[in-house]
Amino acid sequence: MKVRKTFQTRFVLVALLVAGLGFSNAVQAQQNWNATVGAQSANMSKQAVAFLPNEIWIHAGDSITWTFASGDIHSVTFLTVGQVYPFDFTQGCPPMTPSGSPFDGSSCVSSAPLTLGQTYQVIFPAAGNYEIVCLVHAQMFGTIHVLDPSLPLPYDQASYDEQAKEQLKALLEDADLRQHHAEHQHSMADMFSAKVSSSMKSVTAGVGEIAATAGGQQSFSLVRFINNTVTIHAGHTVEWTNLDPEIGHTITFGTVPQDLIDPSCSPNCVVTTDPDGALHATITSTQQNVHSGLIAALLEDEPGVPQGPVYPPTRFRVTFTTPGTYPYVCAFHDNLGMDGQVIVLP
Ligand SMILES: [Cu+2]
Repeated sequence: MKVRKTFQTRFVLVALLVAGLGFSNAVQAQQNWNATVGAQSANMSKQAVAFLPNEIWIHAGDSITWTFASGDIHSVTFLTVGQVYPFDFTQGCPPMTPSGSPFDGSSCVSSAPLTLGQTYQVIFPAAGNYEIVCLVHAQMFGTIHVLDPSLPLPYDQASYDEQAKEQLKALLEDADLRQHHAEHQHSMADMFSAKVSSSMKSVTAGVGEIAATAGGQQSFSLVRFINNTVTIHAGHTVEWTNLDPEIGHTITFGTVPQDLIDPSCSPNCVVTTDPDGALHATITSTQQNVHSGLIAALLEDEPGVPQGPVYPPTRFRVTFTTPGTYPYVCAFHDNLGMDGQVIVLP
């Protein structure tokens, strides 16, 4: 009995020792990497819609913690192969999975839409190449290469920090060029607006550009109404166009409605469709609530996906009949300071 107990004790001790060694080995192999989601200028007008960096090599068992760095929302999402990219980003994959969830390709993992200062961690237990997507921005994606722990990794954390900085710098420099072009030449809105009427002013509702790396795509967005105060005479029309391939906006006068995607107009007014497909409202009073719904650059075609109708609406026109000052916002990006006004003279 005594002998047996001793044996048991020794066995337990050895087992604990082995487990302990195994555990400490595992801890050494499991590294956490850091990356960033989104970035912005101080006044939030310029948004980097990007995973920074957007391509990372790690070992199986490692984790990555993403820190969100913009007022605009994004998600960190890993869909399974064959899964359809969902329309409703508020539901996660669906569903949302807690930070620290493992992803090995067998079931999806997704954060909620997150914003400035929040973090989300994913653990990668199995080797494989995985695409990271943002459910809010379809043109924002990258690649995580998970290698067997016996293989060397091409970069260390300091290299990724440097790559993230360089990618961000490139995006923001492009944004600077576009902003300079738009604000100092006032040519953008005129160049891209449809002069369907001689008495029409044009406003650019957002500008953006997509860039690519080998691992995915990212973009910058200038989240502003450029030339955001326009002055017209009663009876004239203002046209808004969106020159951002990534981000949709709205033009919203008065109360922001529940449904941000579809146009609405109340009381005593309607949003109609012009022959060229542009949405058109007539505002007769500063008390009217007029909402364009989603206005975006036309969506790209995708191989294997059937041709759809021309969608979404790319232009919004408002004819103002009554003198006054008409402030408006983008219902999606009011929090980033995206607003404007139309001053209507007699
Ligand atoms: Cu907007």
